[in-house]
Amino acid sequence: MSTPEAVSSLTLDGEIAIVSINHPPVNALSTHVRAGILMRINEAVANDAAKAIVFICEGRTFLAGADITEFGKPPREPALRTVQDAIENSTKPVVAAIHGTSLGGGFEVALCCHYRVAVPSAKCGLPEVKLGLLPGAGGTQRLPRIVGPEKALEMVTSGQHVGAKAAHAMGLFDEIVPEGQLRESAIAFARRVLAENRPLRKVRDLDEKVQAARGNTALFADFRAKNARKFRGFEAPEANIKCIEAAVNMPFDDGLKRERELFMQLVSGVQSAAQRYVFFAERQVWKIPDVPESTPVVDVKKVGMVGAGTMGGGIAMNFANVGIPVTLVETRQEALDRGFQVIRRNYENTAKRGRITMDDVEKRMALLTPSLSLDDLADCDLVIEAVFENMDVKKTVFAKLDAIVKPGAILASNTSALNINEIATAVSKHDGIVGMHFFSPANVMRLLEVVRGDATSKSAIATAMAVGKKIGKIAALSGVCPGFIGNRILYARRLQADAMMLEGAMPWDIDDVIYEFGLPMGPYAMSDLAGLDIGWSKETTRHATVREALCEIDRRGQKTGAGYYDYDEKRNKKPSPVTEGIVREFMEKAGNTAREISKEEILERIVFAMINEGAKILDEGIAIRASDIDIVWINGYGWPVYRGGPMFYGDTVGLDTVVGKLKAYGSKMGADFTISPLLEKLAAEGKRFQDMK
Ligand code: 3H9
Repeated sequence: MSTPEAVSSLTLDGEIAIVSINHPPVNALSTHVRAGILMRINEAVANDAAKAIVFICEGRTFLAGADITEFGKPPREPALRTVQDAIENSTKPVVAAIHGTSLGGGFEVALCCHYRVAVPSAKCGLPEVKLGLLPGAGGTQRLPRIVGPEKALEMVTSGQHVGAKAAHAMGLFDEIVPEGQLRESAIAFARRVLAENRPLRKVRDLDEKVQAARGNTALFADFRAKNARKFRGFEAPEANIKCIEAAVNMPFDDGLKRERELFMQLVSGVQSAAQRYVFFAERQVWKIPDVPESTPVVDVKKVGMVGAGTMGGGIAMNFANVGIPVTLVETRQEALDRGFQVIRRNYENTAKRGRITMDDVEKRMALLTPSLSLDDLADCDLVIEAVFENMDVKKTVFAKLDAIVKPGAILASNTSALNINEIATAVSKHDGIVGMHFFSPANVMRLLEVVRGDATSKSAIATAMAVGKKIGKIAALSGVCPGFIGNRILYARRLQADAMMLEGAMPWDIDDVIYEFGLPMGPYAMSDLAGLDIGWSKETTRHATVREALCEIDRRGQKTGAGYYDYDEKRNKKPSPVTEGIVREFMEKAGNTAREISKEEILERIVFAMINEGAKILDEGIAIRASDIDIVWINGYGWPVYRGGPMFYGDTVGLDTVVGKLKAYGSKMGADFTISPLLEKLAAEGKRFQDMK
């Protein structure tokens, strides 16, 4: 058990007192850390031998912020502000010595020090907005006093970390000191402050930059307008903007009060609870109970990619981005050339946007080798198949690979729905087969579903997860079932949407509800984007569904200028009378009379059906934990992070309400619809998914 004494220390180097904090893993400002800092600063101030104070942290980072696990619990003394006041009002200069990441409350402590020095690899930032919060320890009032309101607005609403060089240029760091020499450099800096008799500089007293913007309402109106799309649905960005406005227009102490007020509103709200839950869920998702961290992994130095189409090319880019060479195999030269052209164009577009240099483009292209022969994959450590979604085609590819790849290589399928266990029957070493389901566009989307077959070895799973981390994805483990976690829930959503379409809701009515809920688009706009003809063919079409009927008249989605919606040349969509006619035709065929379906019903039937499917997935052991399902839907399908994912949303609505509503909708949910026994059990016990251990 940590104590203020154990997490802090005070030593003297001549006339310089060194207050040090050591509270792994990230020196979060938990109650003992706050008490430790307060105690040591007071001791240093009281010590006549000390003339200046260096404030430094041990381990991998400076203070990484408030302890997020303490939010939502009764506050404990001392308050962070008491600690900050002790530093800012110290009669001896305090120099913050920064390495790693100085974030949130941690950076707000640094802003109360009179001077800040940092090593070149250090970063600072106020990422509270990502937790649905705002910097609640004076950050919104001090930051604009150093960097000006424009930059402050960017920093607090994006939550981005700022590198040492940029922080120095903005005046956030006073000096950059050599890497690895932070302690001695900070002591030397403190000595200089004493020798030059520099003042006890307090950021709160700086007024020039905020005064310059006082009364400038356009500055804030423009910023809001420019970012309206990005901030849609989120409460925290607006609260952050209001705080910067307060910094500009109010005296410092009044600004602090405003900040406190708005912080308290956010921290007790559902959005921040959701975003804090997601913060921990994103870290939890990597942990697989029976695959410990010590599990041996294959060192993936070379990757083979079977298929250079949209998916294969996108997947290959992920590896080239981190310096891993990839051999891409296609059956025809033409397809190979086209695949490489698309990859080059994607990279060049990224370079045009200034995110990489043209030199990077060439370096990445040089890591990609085209081939027309699977034999060229003999020396790969990992081979990923991304060919046509057809079991026989996939089995043929894997049978060939089985005879080619070196012993111990991992074979992965990018299938989005097919049974990994059946694919594994095509190879002799079943345990090396794993699913790696990327989401389109694979070079952009963050989600990777790692699919565990019955025979998949722990090492293959650990390797797929490690590879996912290396290429910057967030990987969630799924068991085998049709559609795995993500698409299985997508299917449950679609069943309800299609049913309501035949009861009287037009595709755009349904899409509007889903968009207003916070997703980037509804199911029908999504179909139009992906193409309605996935899995459809002219030869076998039977005019059996609205989708088939649309494909039959060449309304196959955005690419043909029409699908569920009509599109103009700029791909702006509008409701289509043709689609409406077809929907009415099918409604009649089903013997239904159109009825008015409320927005509430649309939302509940869709979202509660998703929660129900998620509960089944959990009950069957397909997902390890409810929060993994949420990670899948946030990162793969655009579920709004401020609603925490479908399972978290179910918890906030109350699982008893979800079950009650599903029962009330009864037969409307569909003949095959059943309520998950797990969902019913939790609801009956008054529990949440989060209470499951
Ligand atoms: C704030 O400061 C509010 C104030 O303005 C107002 C106060 C009044 N608390 O990410 P990692 C855990 S809000 C508790 O894997 P990395 C994390 O869960 C806060 N725990 O390491 C993980 O645990 P486990 C503003 C925390 O090296 C372990 O530490 N600050 C906290 O990849 C390692 O984390 C932020 O938002 C925390 N604050 O990245 C910064 N931070 O091992 C949040 C981490 O059990 N933190 N943990 O899974 C980060 O962004 C990253 O953790 C950091 C290190 C960049 C620091």
